[in-house]
Amino acid sequence: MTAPIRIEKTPEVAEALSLGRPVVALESTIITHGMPWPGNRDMALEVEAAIRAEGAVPATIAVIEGKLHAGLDEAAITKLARAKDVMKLSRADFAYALAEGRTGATTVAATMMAARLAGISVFATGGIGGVHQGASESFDISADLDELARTPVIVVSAGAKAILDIPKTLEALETRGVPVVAYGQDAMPAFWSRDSGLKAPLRLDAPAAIARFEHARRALGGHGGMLVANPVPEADEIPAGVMKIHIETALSRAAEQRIEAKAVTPFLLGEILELTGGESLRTNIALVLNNARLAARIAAALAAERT
Ligand code: PSU
Ligand code: MN
Repeated sequence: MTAPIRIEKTPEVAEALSLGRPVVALESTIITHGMPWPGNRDMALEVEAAIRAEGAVPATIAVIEGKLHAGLDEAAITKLARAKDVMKLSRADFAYALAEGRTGATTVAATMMAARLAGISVFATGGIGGVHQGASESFDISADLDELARTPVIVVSAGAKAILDIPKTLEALETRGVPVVAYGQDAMPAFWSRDSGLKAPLRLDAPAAIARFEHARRALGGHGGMLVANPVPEADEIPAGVMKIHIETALSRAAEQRIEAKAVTPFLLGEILELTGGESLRTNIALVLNNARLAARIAAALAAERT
């Protein structure tokens, strides 16, 4: 018999989980592959602080030298943020990093897997992976979508980035039975922008309402994840029209340079950072913070109903 995986938890994460207090999982690919040093480290620490300020406990997920961690201290986050050659782990290669003693950052898919194993039901990120533009040729559809279908974790995001094909991403989520809930508005947000021009399938306006919905899903049984799409604060948004031009440039550079597979999302994010002169990074950090706060409130609402 294979023993279940051992998860290295920080004392605050272990304590919160054992007492049923609110915990929010955080991914690490956004740190290693989503933002440059040192802004990535600052973002990761600020996000943890924002979760603690809401009375919840942050649990950043990563594989470090073959060990799965739920919760990283400041030194570990700093080390990961400046490390090179960190694997980008999704469902397909999560176990490979464990077996080979490698260090890897978890994507949305792998973070959901780890959160479920650790008993954490809420996870905050920036944007999920989805159906890429040109997917009918490239077949590039993120494993995040299948993970949302199968793993019962609430993922709080700012929607999907406009580097993706958002209408097809929504179709794929609907096919997989994943509820997509816009928070506080009818429109589906588009990461850097509050409005993708599409209506979100569902809308809820309060953390307690999301907790009620989650309980109803659990009661029905056989549920997977839920995607909460939380619009970036107005003061931090970059209008969709401005982003459109940069996205087109980034996509054509990716095609010219034949960027493929796992490299696509990090490449596009890097190009957009350069094209916006760093403004996209400021917006990215603001929306992750906004998502972390909402995730902490949802985790608190779920914890309150349990007792
Ligand atoms: N969106 C972001 N920043 C990121 C990612 C998405 O704003 O860093 C990362 C997430 O970890 C997501 C992954 O799970 O990219 C999706 O990669 P792919 O498209 O290769 O599945
Ligand atoms: Mn992909």
